[in-house]
Amino acid sequence: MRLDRLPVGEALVGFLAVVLIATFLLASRDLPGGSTADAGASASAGASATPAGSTAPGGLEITMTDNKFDNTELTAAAGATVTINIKNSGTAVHNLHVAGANGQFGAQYCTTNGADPCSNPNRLAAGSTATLSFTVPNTPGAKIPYRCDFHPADMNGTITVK
Ligand SMILES: [Cu+2]
Repeated sequence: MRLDRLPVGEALVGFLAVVLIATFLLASRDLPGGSTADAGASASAGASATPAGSTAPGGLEITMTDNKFDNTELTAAAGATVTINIKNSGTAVHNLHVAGANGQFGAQYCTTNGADPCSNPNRLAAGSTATLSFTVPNTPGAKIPYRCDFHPADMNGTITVK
């Protein structure tokens, strides 16, 4: 019987050694991964003004001219809080008004702390900048209209929720 001659004790020690090494390797892999995730989370939480992760792919920047948005198709992640950076490069007054979660504009002219997301300030004089921060509805696939309240027929677009 060859089984009787197997060094069971040594095999057991060897097996435990392999388990210990594997555990150590897995643990050492988890440690840097965990700290990286923490750094990423705190970085994105701290940098709410410029969320690089959501700004870059969605291109949440709008430049206005008379009477045109340079960007009429934005995308944003469901449930995310996003900031659109806006610049009025035209000579007329413009604004940015995003429809509410129901897809409707609740007022003809939005106000900064009104029901609908609105540029802050809600009137951009020539050459000025504004931001619009809002929480994207948690409805992937939805298309949320936006417009300039002063020129809604010429200046409008949609935010696609993904
Ligand atoms: Cu306008």
